[in-house]
Amino acid sequence: MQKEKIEGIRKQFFVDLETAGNEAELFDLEKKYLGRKSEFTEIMKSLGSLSAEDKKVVGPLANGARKEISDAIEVKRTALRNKGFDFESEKIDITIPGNKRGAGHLNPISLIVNDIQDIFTAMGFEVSDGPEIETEFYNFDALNIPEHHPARDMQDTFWLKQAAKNKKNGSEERLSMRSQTSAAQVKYMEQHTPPFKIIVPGKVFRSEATDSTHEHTFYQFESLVVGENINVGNLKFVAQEFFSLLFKQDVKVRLRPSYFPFVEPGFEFDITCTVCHGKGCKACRYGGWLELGGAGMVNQNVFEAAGYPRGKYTGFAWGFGLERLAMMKYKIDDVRLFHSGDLRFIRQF
Ligand code: FA5
Repeated sequence: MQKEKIEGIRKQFFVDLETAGNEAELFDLEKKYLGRKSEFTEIMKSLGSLSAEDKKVVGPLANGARKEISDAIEVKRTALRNKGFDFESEKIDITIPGNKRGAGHLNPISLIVNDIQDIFTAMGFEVSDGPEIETEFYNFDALNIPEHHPARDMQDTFWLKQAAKNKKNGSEERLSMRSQTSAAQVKYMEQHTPPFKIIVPGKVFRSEATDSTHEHTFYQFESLVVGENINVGNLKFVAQEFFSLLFKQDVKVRLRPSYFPFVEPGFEFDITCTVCHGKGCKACRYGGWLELGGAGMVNQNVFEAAGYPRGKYTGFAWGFGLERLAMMKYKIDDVRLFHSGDLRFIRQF
């Protein structure tokens, strides 16, 4: 009796299965045939009341049919799912190389600042900075450049309309875009006691006509080393070490006498041409040397402006043009390219 019933359910199930056209209908079918209130569940429950002999026949039969129904539902479910899926158009070829995401490029000035900072911090220098808008005091007065002295015009300064109050005597003070990173010297010294060694990379501004070697906005990097026994030999050694590491070749340094009010003695600073190694070529105009910037021993008047006792310390300082360094390192022939915003230029680095 139970045997026929099971067979009847099984047959009916396969008829119903044919008509299930989507997953929701299949779910209903599953509930109807295998759910808690299904005839099957009833049969399973009634197994206990059967004789041992009937149990042996009906039990496996019911379990077999139940498994058959459950498997058929799973097969149909997979078939229904796949029916709505276009394998051809959804096929992914995982061997195709991925789309390359364009990464930004660092301006060669940033690259060279990073190199410089690495080299100097490895030599125990601190990296410092200062504001780009600076008072007349730090950019000129404190650097031993007297009022009305022509040296104030040496660097054609962008003066601002606004003024600031001098923090020492309260008088009105002119403000300018700093024309040299040397402006950071006295500011740092006011807050630090020697010995110290710093570099100050930063942007400076000059009201200049531009050409292939002159910009109105460019970068300098200042170095200031102060202690009780610093001499020109130290200046030359540190500079030579630095340039040899930066250009990855043996670089020689030459100091020529020059004048900057904030150093005494003052020098014009040259290095052997990194292209021809001093033999003479187009890059160095066949002289074998490249002019990089100014340098010298800190003038005692500058120490005095910073509040240091006169004669107690000695120190050296230099200020080099960063664009000029980058031009040599990366063989760039026009300084105006750095800030041109031309992506064709930037993408090469
Ligand atoms: C100075 O600015 C001094 N402050 C340097 C100094 C520091 C001397 C410490 C002594 C002690 P100068 O004006 O020469 O010096 O500028 C230094 C370097 O900046 C130049 O050699 C050059 O490499 C770079 N430079 C100057 N003007 C321009 C410009 N218009 N465009 C690009 N680079 C420039």
